[in-house]
Amino acid sequence: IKDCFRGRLKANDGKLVLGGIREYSNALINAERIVIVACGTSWHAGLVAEYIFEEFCRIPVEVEYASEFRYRNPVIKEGDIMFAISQSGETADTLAAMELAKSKGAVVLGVCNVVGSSISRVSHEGVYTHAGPEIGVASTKAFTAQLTVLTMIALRVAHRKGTLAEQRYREILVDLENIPNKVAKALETDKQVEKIAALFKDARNFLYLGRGYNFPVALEGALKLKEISYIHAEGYPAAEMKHGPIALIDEEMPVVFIATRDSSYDKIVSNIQEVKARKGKVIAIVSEGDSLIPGMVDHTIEVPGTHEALMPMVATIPLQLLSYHIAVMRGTNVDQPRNLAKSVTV
Ligand code: F1P
Repeated sequence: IKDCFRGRLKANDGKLVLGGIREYSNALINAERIVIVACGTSWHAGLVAEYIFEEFCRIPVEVEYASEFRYRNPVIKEGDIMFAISQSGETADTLAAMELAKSKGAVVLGVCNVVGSSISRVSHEGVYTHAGPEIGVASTKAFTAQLTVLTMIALRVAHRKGTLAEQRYREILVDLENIPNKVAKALETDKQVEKIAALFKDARNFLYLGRGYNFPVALEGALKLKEISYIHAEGYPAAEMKHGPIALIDEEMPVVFIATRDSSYDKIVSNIQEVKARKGKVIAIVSEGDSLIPGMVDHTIEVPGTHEALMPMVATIPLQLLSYHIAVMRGTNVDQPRNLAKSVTV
């Protein structure tokens, strides 16, 4: 965790690049508002960060698509902190949003993967995710790494602010240290996920539903399916289902629930019942040992339990695998999906 705040590193050309948050750590701790900008998968990581920063640090957070932020006239001022999240570090919309925020006096902190990238150079300070190169175009391990870094920053800020009780802070740190093992365990669902993929590879639509910390996971699951399998998929907050998407549900509609044990567990169980009552086919991601949901749904995939704020890092894995296997079965190019670029620089 201290690494996040260890200060700047110098790139070979002598320019300052992201090596941590030190000079601006007090500005972050005292911020009245945080604005997060990103695109695609990185935006989903930003949504998880919003929930974590608000819960633990009690700092109001807004998350905005950089591609919207840069073209409107947003209220952003001195004292605001902007986090810009990007795998490639070259996304044009994110860079433009950062420049706009800097011109208004905001402090811009970067979270990005590629050392020496444009976003790292435009940031005042920030943190590298060090996820290693993404082989394919669609972001996968970068997402997990972004979540890790943002969680570490939020925990550190909460600890310094005193908004997170010492014991809870320690407990979450222990859970965080166990995340690599839990991700490895989640990867062991591969064969089971492959079998489920074979059953749904010809579906024309998918719905992904989650609540709380698992809502951004639903968005990310749907995005991965769209990106690499070319199947239309929508991610939605499960509680919003009754405000529209419920009309779509029939026996032809696969619905993926991210329904791990957390504070909204009872509510998501009711949402599953609503979908089953309309004959939707349900695939549920559940916590290990869940004895209720498997009896209600068509397919269950178990992942190890963890603190609910950390669950996105674990629960996303089987969804990435599902998209991967469906894509392979449909014969699409998983690494180079049509129409997608690794860095969206225009
Ligand atoms: C953002 C992004 C990726 C997506 C695809 C296109 O990139 O939308 O999330 O998977 O590669 O670009 P970045 O700013 O995180 O590099």
